[in-house]
Amino acid sequence: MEEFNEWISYRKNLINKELELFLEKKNNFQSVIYDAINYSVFAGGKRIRPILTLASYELFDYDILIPMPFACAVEMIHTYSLIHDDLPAMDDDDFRRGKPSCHKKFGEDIAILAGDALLNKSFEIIFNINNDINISPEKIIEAGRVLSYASGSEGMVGGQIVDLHHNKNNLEILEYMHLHKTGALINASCKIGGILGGADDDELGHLDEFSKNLGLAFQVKDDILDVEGKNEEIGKPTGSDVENKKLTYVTLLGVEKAKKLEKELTEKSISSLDYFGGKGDCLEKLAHTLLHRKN
Ligand code: GRG
Repeated sequence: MEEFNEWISYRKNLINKELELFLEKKNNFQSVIYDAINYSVFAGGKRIRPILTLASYELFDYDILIPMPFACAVEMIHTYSLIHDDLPAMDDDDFRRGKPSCHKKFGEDIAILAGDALLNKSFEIIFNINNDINISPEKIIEAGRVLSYASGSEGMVGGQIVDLHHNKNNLEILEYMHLHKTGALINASCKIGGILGGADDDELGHLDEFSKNLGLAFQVKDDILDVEGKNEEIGKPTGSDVENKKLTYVTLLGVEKAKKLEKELTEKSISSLDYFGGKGDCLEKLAHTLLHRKN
């Protein structure tokens, strides 16, 4: 386990260093946008999605600097979604990652623009991938297509709309919402790693299955943490789902059934890795780490 924690830390540190380079502050008239972006990106996220991109790539090749720009792009889109999700017009959350949310610190106008800027930056760094990195333009385009689709109206944004504007009163719509809102980006994180690594259709199919179930398990865990987690570990007040009468896996099924579901989904996701033999070990350990996470 200690060894795997080091495996994670190594990748997390590399991702953070690359993010710092991509998001370097500029001393110009709009410098506040860099302050806001850096504030939110470096507020202590777990970097699950970019680590999934690297780990999925590592099923096929060892050089994790190759998928790194995409891994950072995924984290930028994730952070943008959290900044916008916290806005008063959406979830209206005052805290994120243990600190005042972006709009609380910088105001709503700057928070909206920081999210917009992160989304644009993510695609800028993909278009800037140059000859130093040995990936074919076809793979870059395909991975970029997957990322933009997953972030948009048929993916994360679509899921957010269902969250805001539908009465989610049964498992079917709850699952639809989460497969899109949280699941689409987790799914894309893995598929992008596979595409850049040269996965064939069967391999991509197994990564797709793995990450869809993992994304749902991740969300069920998030709902469980809202009732069982500790404020100081989660970085924002717990119990908000019940307080806001939000429909979650826990409010719909109860804690025990939600835990059972999370375990089943994790096991299902791991079974898709059998196809990769021993090469799937790190993804399997990541899935277990997510199952037992405390934040
Ligand atoms: C605003 C377009 C738009 C979309 C928002 C993903 C999302 C869509 C909102 C987040 C709402 C939320 C808190 C969902 C629960 C699951 C989740 C995505 C948790 C946050 O992800 P972590 O745990 O966060 O990976 P860190 O801070 O570790 O990066």
